[in-house]
Amino acid sequence: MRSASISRRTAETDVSVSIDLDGTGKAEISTGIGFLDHMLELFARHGLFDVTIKVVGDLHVDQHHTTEDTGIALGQAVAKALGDKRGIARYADIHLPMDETLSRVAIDISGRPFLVFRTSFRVEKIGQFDTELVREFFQAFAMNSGLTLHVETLYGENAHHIAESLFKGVARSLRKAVAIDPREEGRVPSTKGSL
Ligand SMILES: [Mn+2]
Repeated sequence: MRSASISRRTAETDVSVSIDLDGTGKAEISTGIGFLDHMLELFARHGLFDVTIKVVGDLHVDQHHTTEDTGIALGQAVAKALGDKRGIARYADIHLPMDETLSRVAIDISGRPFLVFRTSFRVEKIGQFDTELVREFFQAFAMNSGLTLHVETLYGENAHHIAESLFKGVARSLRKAVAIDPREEGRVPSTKGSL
């Protein structure tokens, strides 16, 4: 069973996350931030992950802690669900178009967390959501999942499309990277023998 649950409570947020990497895309998401819920539902659906996320955060301050801590807990859950990473494809990439926007995502499930984020937004808000938090989310997610994660928007205009192309791109490439490759015969896909 490649699934895991994480509970993480601080003075700022109370986060519960469960993920099943071999799911069907079912999502039960409640972060208190509508746009973030929309992005995480897409993540589950396009990753074919079953994801439950419940967050009670200090939204009276702003959305930063809630967004970042959701990324931390989701990253920790992915790392825990992957376990020793036996048999996985490990690398994956995708070009993800959404109308006028094209984003590229490349992933290495390396155990060496790194984020390259080459995307900018022309507006500060998508609905109530602060666009600068897209980067904060992926930074927290990459650091805590142990992914080397490169995301880049090659071109695009609309901030909603740009954000959505990144979340869908990460989901679609993560789905391919965590997939079991039968030719690996259960081995860890590294000459070092561990990831
Ligand atoms: Mn949308």
